[in-house]
Amino acid sequence: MTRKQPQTVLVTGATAGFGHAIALLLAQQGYRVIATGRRQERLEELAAQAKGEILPFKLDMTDAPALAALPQSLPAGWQEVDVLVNNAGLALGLEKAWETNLQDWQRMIATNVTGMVEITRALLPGMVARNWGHVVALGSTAGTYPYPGSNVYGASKAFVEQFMRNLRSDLLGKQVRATTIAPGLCGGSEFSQVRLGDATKAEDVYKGTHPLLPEDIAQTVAWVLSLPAHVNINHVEMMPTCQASAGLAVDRT
Ligand code: NDP
Ligand code: 8X3
Repeated sequence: MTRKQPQTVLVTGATAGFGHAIALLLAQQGYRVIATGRRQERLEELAAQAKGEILPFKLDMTDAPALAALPQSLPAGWQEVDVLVNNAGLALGLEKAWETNLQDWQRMIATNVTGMVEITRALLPGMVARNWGHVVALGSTAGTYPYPGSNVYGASKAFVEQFMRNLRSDLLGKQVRATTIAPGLCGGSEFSQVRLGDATKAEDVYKGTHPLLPEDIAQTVAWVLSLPAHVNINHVEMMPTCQASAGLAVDRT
């Protein structure tokens, strides 16, 4: 099976953080990139800054009709999406489950789970029909290791993980790959600012650490895409060297 060149990649959440870095790197490597997110001006800036071809395409991951309209709603020449990078997502709050805001839970599920599933369902048939494609999703170490306040965020990432493993099962025998990348502590994005709603608290998350950076995630995405077509990386878990899993918690009161 030979690779179609250049490949068209749709990256969700390309206005900041990982998605921004992924779009820039893949465009530089010669992919044609459809960069999506809600902040149109950021998408335009990204396209202007890119050393390669980036199409800004405004898309809200909670807008079910807009997701269902893909890929036909893309401009002519961009509708055959070879690679979908399911990156858009968010965590909201760190409160205990009984104190959390139910709307925050609903928003995380709508974006990280429902939106991710809907866009995959919209773009997968084309990949299968062409017998060529790759779906890459951003999971998280939070999908494997529980921690206080992770409640629905971690659960949404566990969903991503198992959904992707199940996709691979469905795709057996097709030349369509499925990969989850599950990072741990990563700075240089808007993640903690969005989660905590406070710039100082967000900075404190990374104080004294040397976290992963969005460029590290982008390189990992580029790597899984670059491997020979018969190689499917199922799952990549990555942490900075300043992070490891902690022991189980014990209450000694
Ligand atoms: P950022 O907050 O920097 O970026 C999140 C992106 O998601 C933005 O581009 C934002 O775009 C987009 N997004 C959020 N909600 C929506 C929506 N409703 N519709 C469309 N786009 C949306 O976060 P990161 O780059 O750090 O995170 C990217 C992914 O990686 C997420 O899925 C996150 O859970 C995961 N992750 C992050 C880690 C970290 O420590 N940073 C570690 C492990 C995983 P816009 O607001 O313009 O719509
Ligand atoms: C982001 C990593 O540890 O903040 O998914 O949940 S963590």
